[in-house]
Amino acid sequence: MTREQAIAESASSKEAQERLWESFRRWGYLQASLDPLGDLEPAAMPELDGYGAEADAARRVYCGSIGVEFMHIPEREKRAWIQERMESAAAEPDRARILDLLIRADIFEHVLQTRYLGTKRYSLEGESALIPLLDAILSAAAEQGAEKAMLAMSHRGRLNVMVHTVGRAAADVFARFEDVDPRSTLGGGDVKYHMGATGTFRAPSGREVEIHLVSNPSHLEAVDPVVMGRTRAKQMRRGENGRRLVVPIVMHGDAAFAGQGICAETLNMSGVAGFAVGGSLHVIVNNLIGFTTTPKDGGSSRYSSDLAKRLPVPIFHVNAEDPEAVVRVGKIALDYRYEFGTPVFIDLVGYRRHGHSEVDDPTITQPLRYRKIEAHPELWKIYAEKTGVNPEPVVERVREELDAAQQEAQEIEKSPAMRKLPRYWGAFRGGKYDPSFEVETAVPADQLTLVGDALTNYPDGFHVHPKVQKLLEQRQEMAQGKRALDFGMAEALAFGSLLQEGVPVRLTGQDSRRGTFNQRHAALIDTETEEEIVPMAALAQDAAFCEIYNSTLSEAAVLGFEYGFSRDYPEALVLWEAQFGDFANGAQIIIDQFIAAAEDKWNLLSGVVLLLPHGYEGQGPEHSSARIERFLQLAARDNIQICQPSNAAQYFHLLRRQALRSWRKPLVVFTPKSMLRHPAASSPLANLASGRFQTVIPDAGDGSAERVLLCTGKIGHELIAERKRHPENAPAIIFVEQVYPLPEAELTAEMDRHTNAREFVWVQEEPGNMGAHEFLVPELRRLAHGRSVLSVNRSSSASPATGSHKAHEMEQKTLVALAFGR
Ligand SMILES: Cc1ncc(C[n+]2csc(CCOP(=O)(O)OP(=O)(O)O)c2C)c(N)n1
Repeated sequence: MTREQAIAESASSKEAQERLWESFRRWGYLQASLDPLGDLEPAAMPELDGYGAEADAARRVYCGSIGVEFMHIPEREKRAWIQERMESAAAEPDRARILDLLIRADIFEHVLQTRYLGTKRYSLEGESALIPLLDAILSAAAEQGAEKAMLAMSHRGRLNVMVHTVGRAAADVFARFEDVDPRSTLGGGDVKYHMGATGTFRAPSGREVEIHLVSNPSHLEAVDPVVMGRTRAKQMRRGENGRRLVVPIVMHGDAAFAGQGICAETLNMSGVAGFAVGGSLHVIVNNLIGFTTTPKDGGSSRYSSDLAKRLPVPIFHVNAEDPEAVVRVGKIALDYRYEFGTPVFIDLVGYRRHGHSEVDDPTITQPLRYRKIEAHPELWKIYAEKTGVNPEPVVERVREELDAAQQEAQEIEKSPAMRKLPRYWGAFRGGKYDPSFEVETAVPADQLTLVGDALTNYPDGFHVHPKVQKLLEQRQEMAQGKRALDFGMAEALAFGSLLQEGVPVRLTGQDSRRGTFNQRHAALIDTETEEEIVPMAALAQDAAFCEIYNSTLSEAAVLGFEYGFSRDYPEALVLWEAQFGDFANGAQIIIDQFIAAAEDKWNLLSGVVLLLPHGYEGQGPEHSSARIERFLQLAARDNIQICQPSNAAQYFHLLRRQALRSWRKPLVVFTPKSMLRHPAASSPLANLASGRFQTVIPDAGDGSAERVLLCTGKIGHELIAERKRHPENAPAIIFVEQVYPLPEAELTAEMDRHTNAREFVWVQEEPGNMGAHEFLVPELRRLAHGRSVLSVNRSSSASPATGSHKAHEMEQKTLVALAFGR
């Protein structure tokens, strides 16, 4: 062979080697050895076939206990980073620590099983490697300088994580099993495996990371956006370095991650300006089963994690029975998050030792797999044998500790507190409403004028769209008291004045920067450069900030995020806006499980605001109703507030009231559409400079009317217009601006003022099976002291509104006529 030939051959063999390695980097994860029980077989991959010994090294790296998907990431630098970490030797693991954690994880479950036979605990056994995995992730986070980790997870292994990761005392968990204090939760509370917990994680280096395990409902994955919102709020509290200091770690079930759409919605927000958290860690606790459903029925692709490939982020699959590979992956994943600030996925493939819960027999549906599982030794035994360490001394010590903890639990009398609320909640309260909570919400007119100036101000040379320019000029006149204020300006003045008082404001929703109805224009956009400015932001004083962002086209995840944000920024006004109120039901789980019930279940408060455009205007079944009836059904014990301000000043006071009172309750606002600019709903500046939010707007008359109409929202203005057209025998018209908590004193006073009233009539645009009718009419009857209470509404209907504009108008005419008793 000539020298040239030799060089050419070596070059081509180098090329061949490189091609071989590329194939394994790209496809190796499909043949990795991931399943401890061997049911997940290697996929047929022609690209990896036909190699001999020359592929051994690549196969060892990419088809062993770790399979990594990263070649879909377009940035070469990220791929090179992963390649480098995968292809270099693993650091020496702390074997004693791993074994200790594995023993603790399994023995904890044993003790629960023996002591509390027949009670559900959702054992972690078969996935015990989660505990050393979290240990590795948090230890690495501590080294990166993290101060706080926000953890979210569902039922599986939660109690184990509470003790071994969050650092709660085992005795406290046992006390929950003892159910020591049932009276404290009569009619409320939650099961033990949904409870939140806080604690401190100690890394081997001695560094500490504060842990928040977020309370979560049974509804799988609903907590995902909540933990992201909480994380962002905590990061913002820490300023510029926030993203390094606070890291979110989310655990998923394999069936849930593959099946629940909210996972996709949450991932889609990860790189969006208003929602980014600098990367989240995701662990799929993949036991290859969901209740009784196997992966082939649980999804349409090989890995439960496949959804994550919608993002250019790495996915590490790892065999849960190779704990050294597991901790290695944990550290790589965490470091990647800190290096590149994107989400990272770990798919921890193990099994589930028992049934879905411990009272469920899995041998009925998976007889063969469970025969295998029964014969399969526990991981700590396998690992002890592999490392040649005698586990018995540790096993004995852990048993003794848990026995003592169990003894201790029996003596506990009061349900132990599993968490400590952050200091910033100290100034706020929940519970029942009390009028003493009310505060001044008016702002002096000259101050409003100044705020208005700032809102309409932009730098020289900035090119404003002529239509927006006109609007700004009108707004300036409004702020100077020369023109009545519309809702858009009232909202801007509420936000602007709060910012000036040091109250942060955050509003997100689809197209919320402009506003669905062209009513907001929070951001000005240069017509020449598309540069954006938010004039309002300049008003922020002290630690206030102004975040007004367009959201992704999601309801569940975005509302979940804002709910989460409100949980860690109680002093901010946090608002989510639906494009039309009708779409809010896409977020029904967040509304039912968190917004309405969190105080009752977990004693956790939120002041989040939902802005829901509502009103019957002939726009069809899905652009008419924000479904007040749904919110009313959720209302009890003053858990939420449901309001429909009928004019601009009312909206102004309502928003400011929400931010300035110390009472923190979610606020559902039914906001206008056509009424946004309607003269009847506009207000003079003086009404912002004085007064408060009126829960009931009394009739303007002398109280002599024989017929008294009660209503909320737009229909009231239509009734007033009709009364102007036919002033003879005119009824009184009362606006119920706060439907819940029902303002009984104000309503009673106004109803009683009408001493001649022969009948009170509740008038609503919604069909009889919707609207406030079913909730309010019985209440009105109670307050009417024997006088007659009637109701006028559209006929009951399966959908909220007609699709025909003309039909709508006919219906509306009839409705008004009926209200007037014609
Ligand atoms: C949204 C939702 N749908 C259905 C259920 C009922 N459910 C509870 S656990 C479970 C199976 C979950 O499987 P997986 O996500 O793999 O987690 P694992 O229990 O196996 O750890 C189901 C269907 C639920 N809790 N939430």
